[in-house]
Amino acid sequence: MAKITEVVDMEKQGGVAVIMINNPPVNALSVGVRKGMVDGMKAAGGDDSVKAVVIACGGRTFIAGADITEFGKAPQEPGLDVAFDLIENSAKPVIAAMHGTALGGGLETAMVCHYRVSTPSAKFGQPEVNLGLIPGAGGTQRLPRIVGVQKAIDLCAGGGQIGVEEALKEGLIDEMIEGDLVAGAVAFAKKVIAEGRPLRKIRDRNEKIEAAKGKAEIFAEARKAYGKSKRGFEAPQANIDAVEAAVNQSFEDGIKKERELFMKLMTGSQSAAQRHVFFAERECAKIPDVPADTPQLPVNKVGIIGAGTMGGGIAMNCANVGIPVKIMEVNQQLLDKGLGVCRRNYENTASRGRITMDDVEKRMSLIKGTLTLDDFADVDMVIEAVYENMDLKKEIFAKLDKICKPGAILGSNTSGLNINEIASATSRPESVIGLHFFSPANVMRLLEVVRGEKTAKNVIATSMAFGRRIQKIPALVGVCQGFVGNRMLRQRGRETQKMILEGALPQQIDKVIFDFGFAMGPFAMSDLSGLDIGWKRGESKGETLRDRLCEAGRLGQKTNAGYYDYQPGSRTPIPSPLVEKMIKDYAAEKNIPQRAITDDEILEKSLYPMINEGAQILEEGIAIRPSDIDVIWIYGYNWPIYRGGPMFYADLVGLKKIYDKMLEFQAREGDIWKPSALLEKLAKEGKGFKDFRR
Ligand code: 3H9
Repeated sequence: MAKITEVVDMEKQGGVAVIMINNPPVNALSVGVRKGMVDGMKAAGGDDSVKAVVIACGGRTFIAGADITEFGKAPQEPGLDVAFDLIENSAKPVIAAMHGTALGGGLETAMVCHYRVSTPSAKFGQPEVNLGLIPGAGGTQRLPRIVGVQKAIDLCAGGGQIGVEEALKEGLIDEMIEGDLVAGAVAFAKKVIAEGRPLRKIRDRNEKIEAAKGKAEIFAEARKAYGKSKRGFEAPQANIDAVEAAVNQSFEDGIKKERELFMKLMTGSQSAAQRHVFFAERECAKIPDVPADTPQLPVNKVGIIGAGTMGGGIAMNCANVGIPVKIMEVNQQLLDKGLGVCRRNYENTASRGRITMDDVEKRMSLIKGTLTLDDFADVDMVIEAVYENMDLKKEIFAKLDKICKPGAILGSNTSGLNINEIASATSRPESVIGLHFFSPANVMRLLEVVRGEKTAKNVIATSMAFGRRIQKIPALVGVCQGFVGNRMLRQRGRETQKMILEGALPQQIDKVIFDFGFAMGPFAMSDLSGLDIGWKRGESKGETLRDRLCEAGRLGQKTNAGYYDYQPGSRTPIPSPLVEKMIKDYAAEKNIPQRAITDDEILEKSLYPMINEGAQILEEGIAIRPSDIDVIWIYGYNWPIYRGGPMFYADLVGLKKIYDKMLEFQAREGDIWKPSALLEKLAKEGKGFKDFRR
């Protein structure tokens, strides 16, 4: 093999030049790859003994896209367009040989080749939309010309992938290669030469886009559907615009339109946020003092205590990936109820066609009920998911200490209690860890892994890996009340409650938060979860507004009344004149002056105290990085991804602006608004959370 650049080699196999890219981990199209393709194509073009070219990759995948780390930096020559011109206009056939995931710029590279072959397990997609972008190297123009308009819209605006079967059917690949891919691709190339097959250019093919010409309704419908399922995101709409240009404009004009849209998104804040989230998610897996090669414990059997909503959801997570679970309840009735809910959830998923009834049975057969903790003697990990009561949890952990085998991980799904105190009930605090799932546990992606003072490193490494195995995004946090997510949420709750007593209505606040991009505002959220969480009828004395709502039987959606009214069977909140009166009466009784509160103030007062608490959390070392906090809010609380998480958003607003606003509120409303030392320091230094180093 002759080296062309550090990351690209070339060798001749008979009359076929094989350009081999080796740019780990995912063969992204970094400058060295682009240069290698340019020089390789030039060399192959100038060598009379070369009759065809194969482009292939070493390692785990074909090119998985442009190098995202280069985005936002000064462009380096040669551009991808130079390589693409050489490939597409080559006088010798060029064949892409794909394995793994041919994504983004990778699929675009394949589409400028004249032919494409792949392994049986390869996957293909244009996931740029997930980074707030559109394909920027012809993907929106070439893909519809092969797979048709509707599929191209779905792949570009939806960001999904297709497998080989579909790719073969659509003509995206010409042949599937069993066995050695490069050898198969070379053989295919020889066949192309021997048969004198034409140099096919996708750009010249119009048969699959013809029928959609002038049919604005196809695109209007797609815009509507994606406007709903991806509310607030700019990129899906831009992807649809680009595919529409492919249909109605010349190839050259379509490419121009694509470039224009790509550059607009690339320099905008949504893509910056989504690219931040991409890296934040991966960074979150890295723990400075727990290296990636830390030995892990086996997790082949899991025990769950409590078959309520949380316990059942956690059991489903395990069964989904084939881990057998024993789930314990205090009596048969509760156990049957819990198992029944798991089955119903699975059956609902099956009725939507996402799994088969066979899968339902297989998964349910992995979840076994028990009425005694003694059955947990052989499990590798226990996850306790009973209600939040320290005495009860300690009692359970003391029992587990006696029953479970040495080395078993003892996890608690507490949403805020002190893990160190729970661990103190055992003789093995090194095995105790918090595993905080978010409701509904079978849906929400976040897992806060809570490290106690004495938790062993292999227990942390195993718990993080277990989280990934059950398809969660684990984030490691330290012990404090409410950990990271709920501790920050409390700050927002405090201010939104205050604002409704000062003159804002629940519906005004909820609309501001909804328009910001959350799925719902705090009051609609309270109605959904139930106002009576942690409220006791016998002890309630009407001291808070919440007390009064609960005392009036307004417990939320379940009673068709909470902060809002609900029609029976409907989840649509209707502003309630009665609640408005209750709020006004309460405020009058407490002598709280009323004023008009602007939407801007609502947003600032909802988000700034969370950001300040996030800074405090970083200062205390409870979260490792600001980007971990972003991941927690995105995957645990549905913070809109296109706003990058609270800490990223804070940098976008500017810490100085937030700091000044906090001082203004502090002067007016007291020390609850005192900025944290870290926020103050970064703001005064003109820095952002992105500059934070421990
Ligand atoms: C694009 O192509 C634009 C073009 O249309 C036009 C341009 C003009 N760049 O996910 P993993 C890193 S936009 C740089 O853990 P897996 C990643 O950060 C791009 N780095 O592995 C991680 O680093 P570390 C369109 C990248 O096996 C390591 O690789 N393409 C890139 O679970 C391993 O990643 C995409 O959006 C990249 N493009 O999954 C595909 N990709 O180890 C994005 C990954 O330091 N990538 N890294 O933490 C993926 O979806 C997954 O990485 C992939 C592998 C499925 C490929």
